[in-house]
Amino acid sequence: MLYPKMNSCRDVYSLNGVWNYAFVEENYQPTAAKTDCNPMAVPASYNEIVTDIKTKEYSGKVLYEREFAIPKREDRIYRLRIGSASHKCEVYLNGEKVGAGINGFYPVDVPLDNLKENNRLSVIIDNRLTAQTFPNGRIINGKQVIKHDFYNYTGIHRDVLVYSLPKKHIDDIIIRTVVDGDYSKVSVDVQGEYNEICFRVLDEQGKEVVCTKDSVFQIPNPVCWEVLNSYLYTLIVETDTDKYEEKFGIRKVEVKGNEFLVNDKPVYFKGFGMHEDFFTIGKGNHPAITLRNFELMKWINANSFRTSHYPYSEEWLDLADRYGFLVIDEAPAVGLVLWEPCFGENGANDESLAIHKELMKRLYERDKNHPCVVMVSVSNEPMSTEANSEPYFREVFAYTRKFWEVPVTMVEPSLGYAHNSYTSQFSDVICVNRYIGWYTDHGDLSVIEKELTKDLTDFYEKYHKPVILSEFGADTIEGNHTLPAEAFSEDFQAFYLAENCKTLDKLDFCIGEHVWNFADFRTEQNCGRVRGNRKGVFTKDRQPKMAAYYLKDRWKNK
Ligand code: GCB
Repeated sequence: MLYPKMNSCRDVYSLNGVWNYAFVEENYQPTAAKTDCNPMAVPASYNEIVTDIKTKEYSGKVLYEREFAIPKREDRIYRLRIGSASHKCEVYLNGEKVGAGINGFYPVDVPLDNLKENNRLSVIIDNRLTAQTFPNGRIINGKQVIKHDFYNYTGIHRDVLVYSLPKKHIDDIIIRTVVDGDYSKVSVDVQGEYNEICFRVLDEQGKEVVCTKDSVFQIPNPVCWEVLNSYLYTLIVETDTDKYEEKFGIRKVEVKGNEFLVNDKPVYFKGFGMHEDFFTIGKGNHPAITLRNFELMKWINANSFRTSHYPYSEEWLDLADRYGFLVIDEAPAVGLVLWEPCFGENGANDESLAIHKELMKRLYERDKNHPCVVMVSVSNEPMSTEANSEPYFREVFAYTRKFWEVPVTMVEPSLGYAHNSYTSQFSDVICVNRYIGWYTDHGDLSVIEKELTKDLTDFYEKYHKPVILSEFGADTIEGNHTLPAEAFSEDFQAFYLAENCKTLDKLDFCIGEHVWNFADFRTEQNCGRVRGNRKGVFTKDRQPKMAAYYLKDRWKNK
C-alpha cells in the first residue's frame, strides 16, 4: 500500500477541514445529505471539541459528511484514502457504499469509480469496542466498558485525501536491503501494471547513484542508516505510465545472544512509550505536535519509542526515519482478556484471531519500507496467564513472521511473570512492564531494586533472550515537590525512574528502558486518574517535569 503522493503522474487533493457531523441511528443510510448536522474538524477527535459531557462520551454511530468537487480526468482512476477513522467505518460516495474500515488506527483506501461533478462523501463511524475489536472492550447494559488506560477518542483522526492514478499504475513497492561490510544489495518488488520500468536511486545530496532496469541492484559505497544518524536514499520507480518516489535506508537488524544489533552494533533502547494525544485535537494528527515530540525526544537524548498501543500516523514513521529513532511498531491489540471458552462472545475467539492476523498483515503493508521500524509488537499486556492465550499467540506470531523480517515481541503485563506467562516463549526480545513501588508497595522506592532484579532475571533465565523494561513510571502532578519524596511529586518521579534505571545498569541482559510515558495523556474519568494519566515526563503541553533533566543527563552517555 503506497501513501498518496503528488507528482507528474498523480494528483492529490486534501479533504481536511470542517465537515458536518451528527449522531445517527443503527440502520442509518446516507441516501440524501443530512441537514440537522453540526460542524466538526477533520482531522480531530470530536470528544475534545464538544462541550456537553453526554455528547463527549457518546458511544454508537456517528456520521461525518461533506461535499467536494475535483477536476476529473478521463485517463485517470480515483481513490479515497482516510488515514484513520476510529474505530470501524463505512464509506459512501453519493449515497452508494464504496468501502469500509475495520480498525481505527489503519488507513481506509477505497476506489471512487463513480465520481460526479459534485460529490457527497459520507463516513459512518462506529466507536463501540467489543471482544472482537482492537482495542478490546465490552458493552455492558448498553454502556461502553473499556479495558485500556487511554481515552476512547472518536473521529476522523488522520488526513482525508482523494488521489488520482494513471489507469496502468504502480500498486505497491517493497524495498529490501541486504548489507554486509562494503557490499549492499537492494531488491525492489513492484506490484502493478507496466510494460517498461526503471529504477533510479538518489543519495542524500540528490546525486544519482543507480539507474537501472533491473529490480535487484547494488549501491556503490553504501552509507547505512544508523541510530540517531540516519541516512536516507530516495528510490524513484518510473514505468511507461506512472512514477513513485520512496525513501529507504540501508540497515540490518538482528537479535544475537543478549544483544540487539543494528548494523552489527549493539544498541540500548532509551526512550518512551507514548500516545497520540494533545489538547483540542485529541488523537487528530498534526505535524507540528508530532515534530515537537521529536524535538523533545532529541533534546532528552532518547533514541527510540514504542507506538504504544496502536500504529501511529505515517508522519511519525517518516520523521523517525529522518531523526534516526528506533521504533517498536505496535498493533492495536491492547486490553486482550478472557480467552477461556466460558466467556463465549465476550471472550477472544476465532473472529478476534482472524482480525488480529489481518491487522499484523496490514501493519506490514503500511510500514514495511521504514528503516526506523526495527521491531514489531503484536500486543500490549494481553492476559497471557490464561492457557488459551498460548495457541492464539502461537498463531499470531507465526503469521506475523510470514511478512515481517524484523524481530517480533509482545509486551508482558505488569503482573505477568516468567513462571506464569504462556506467551513469552514466542518473543525475540522479552518486553516487560513493571510498576514496582507504584501499583504494588505504593510510594516505597526501597522495594524496586530487589523485585525488579528478580522479575527480569527470572525471564532471562527461563528464555535466554534479551529484555527491555518497556514501561515503568509514576503519576506526577507538575509543580508538586515534597521532602522526603512522596508519590505524585516531581521528586518522587525522578527518584522512581532513577531507582529503576540503576537496577537495569546491573543486568547485562537488559537492552533498554522505555519510560511510561513521554507526556501526560487523557484517560476515561476514573478515581485513580487526576485528569488523565500523569506519568508523563513532559506535561501535556510538552513542558519538562524534574525527571526530564535526570533522563537527559543519564541518556547523554548511555
Ligand atoms: C500499563 C499499560 C498502560 C497504562 C499504564 C499505567 O501497564 O500498558 O497502557 O497506561 O500501565 O499507567 O497504568
